[in-house]
Amino acid sequence: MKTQAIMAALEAKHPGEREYLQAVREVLVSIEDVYNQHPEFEKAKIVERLVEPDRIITFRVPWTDDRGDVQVNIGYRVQFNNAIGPYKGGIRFHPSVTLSILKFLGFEQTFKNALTTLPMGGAKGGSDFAPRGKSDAEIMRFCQAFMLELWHNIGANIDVPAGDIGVGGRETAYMFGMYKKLTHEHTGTITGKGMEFGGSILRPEATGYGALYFVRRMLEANGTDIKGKTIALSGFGNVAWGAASKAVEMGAKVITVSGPDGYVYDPDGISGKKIDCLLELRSSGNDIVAPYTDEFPSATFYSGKRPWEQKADIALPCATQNELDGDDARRLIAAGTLCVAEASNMGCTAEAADLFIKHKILFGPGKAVNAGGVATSGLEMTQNAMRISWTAAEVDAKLHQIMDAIHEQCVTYGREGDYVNYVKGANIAGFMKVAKAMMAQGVV
Ligand code: 2IT
Repeated sequence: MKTQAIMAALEAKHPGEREYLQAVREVLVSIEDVYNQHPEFEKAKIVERLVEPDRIITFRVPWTDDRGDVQVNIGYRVQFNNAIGPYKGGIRFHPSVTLSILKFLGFEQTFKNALTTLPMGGAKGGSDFAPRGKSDAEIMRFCQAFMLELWHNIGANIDVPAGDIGVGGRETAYMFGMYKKLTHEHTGTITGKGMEFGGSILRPEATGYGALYFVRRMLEANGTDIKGKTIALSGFGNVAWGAASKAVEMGAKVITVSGPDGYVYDPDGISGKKIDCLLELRSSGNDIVAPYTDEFPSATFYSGKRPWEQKADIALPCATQNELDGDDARRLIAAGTLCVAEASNMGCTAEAADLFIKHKILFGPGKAVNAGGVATSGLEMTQNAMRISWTAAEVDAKLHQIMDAIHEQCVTYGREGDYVNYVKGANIAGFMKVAKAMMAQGVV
């Protein structure tokens, strides 16, 4: 494989798709050596086929706001690869959504889902719709309008969407309601459903919990324990909430959270009712974290700043892509940070990730660290298909098993002397599974 030549061709074909090209480059660089040991992959053009989505569905989403004005957004579903199972991946509602972002997410999802050990292909969808400040009725009308176009492209054995940024339990339920009305069937076509209508217990917590199970394994493999460690965490959404709750339960101290407005530093630690306060701030719909300091004066708010300027043992990006850059990485390395784990997808820029690896900092990439979310979606699909529901203990035991298995795969493929390159490990392990399935199925 000639990575540079493939990248040059992709850049010419998809100019300006920055995030997509970034995600592809990272994987190709990681797998190059292994790929070249398999001439049959090259002959079957596995990489050339794998970097292009199977298909992209784009549609217009017209809806009416509370004033009676008509609004128009764009909707997408990128069905990336279904070699190992039905397309599976979340839906993101955020004004920053572009095709490049959804293609990067769908590409990552393909490898992430392969790592979970469950039979799920990769997909992602979303819209440039901005949920901030919208009424509940507007959210409902938008979700219904979105599903009115999407429904005939998805299905329990075809493509199973879920939530992502801007899409939580409420939005998922509205989309499911419209899907059910249009198809006259009640199947597990969407995951992250409410517990009363087929949702899996622990799905809301799963991404954050899984991330902490993974971080604990990384530390243990390095001869240290998570107990007593300080954690700088970004975001204050679903993932940050799950991660903070589990971190506190494990005896770590969470000292920051952040929003689009800046970050909060709380030297006393963010736990208990402070975590509940984040949930209340979230449900206010304002999407700002600053009011935390009104409730808890021990904390300081830093406007327009990111939490990576605080000294912490562990850094956990839990917000969005490229939220930690090279300068942040240099600061964290200088401050003696032990471990950085992406609970968000591609939370670190390529420069930051390379710096962590070069300095032998434990660095967990998103497709391994945050895979507990989609893995629990996979467990929801299983429960729906079997028409049963497992207890919290059963789901948690399976989540533990899956995160351990992902860690194991990273170590197997990523060991470099006394250091584990988790980026390389996750990319090779995910790639090998998908590539073997594609080889077996012929040129399709
Ligand atoms: O990025 C992700 O893995 C998700 N947003 C969850 C996807 C899913 O299908 O549960």
